[in-house]
Amino acid sequence: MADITYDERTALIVVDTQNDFAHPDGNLYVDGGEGAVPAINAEIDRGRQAGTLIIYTQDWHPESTPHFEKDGGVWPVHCVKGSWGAEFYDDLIVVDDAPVVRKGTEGGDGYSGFSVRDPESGEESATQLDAILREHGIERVVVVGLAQDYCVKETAVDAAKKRYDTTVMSEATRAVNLQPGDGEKALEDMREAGARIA
Ligand code: VGL
Ligand code: ZN
Repeated sequence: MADITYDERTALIVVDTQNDFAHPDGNLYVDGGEGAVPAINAEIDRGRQAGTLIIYTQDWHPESTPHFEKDGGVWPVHCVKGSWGAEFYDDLIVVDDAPVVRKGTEGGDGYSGFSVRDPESGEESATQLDAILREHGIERVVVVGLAQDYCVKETAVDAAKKRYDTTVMSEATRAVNLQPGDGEKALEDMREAGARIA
């Protein structure tokens, strides 16, 4: 898996590696999520040494949002802004001054780090992610984090569609698998969109 060359034209996107997904006590614990963290940290370390831009995303919800089951959506309450569950997982290396892109802030739905969807109008709007990548002249992105079948998948698919050379490190992600096989299907979807699975 050490076949990524990190450099100044590459960005490492660390998706939603937060307590609610990565910690066994988290509200939307992704089975084995904490097991992805050593591999995520290894990429962060390698990227950091090479001067790669490291960007973190955070799922960041209000207390009520149509994203939550209690409000008509599908998910248990998770990553409520300011809560323990929304914090980065303890063992995650968080690089000082690295950009953090928060999504879902205004109750927006959707999974990609690049966009949020207004739950009422369905309208999509961009997050800061693409602007940050452009500002740094990024051509290649490496995607790691949680969850493989939701935010990692959508982020990697969007990155590939936007013509970034996109690689997902499969060791550094884990799937929710609401339905058995969702993780595998996500890998296929990402490949189909043009992303490489390493
Ligand atoms: C995610 C489900 C709900 C994710 C976020 O980060 O993959 N999954 N909200
Ligand atoms: Zn969420």
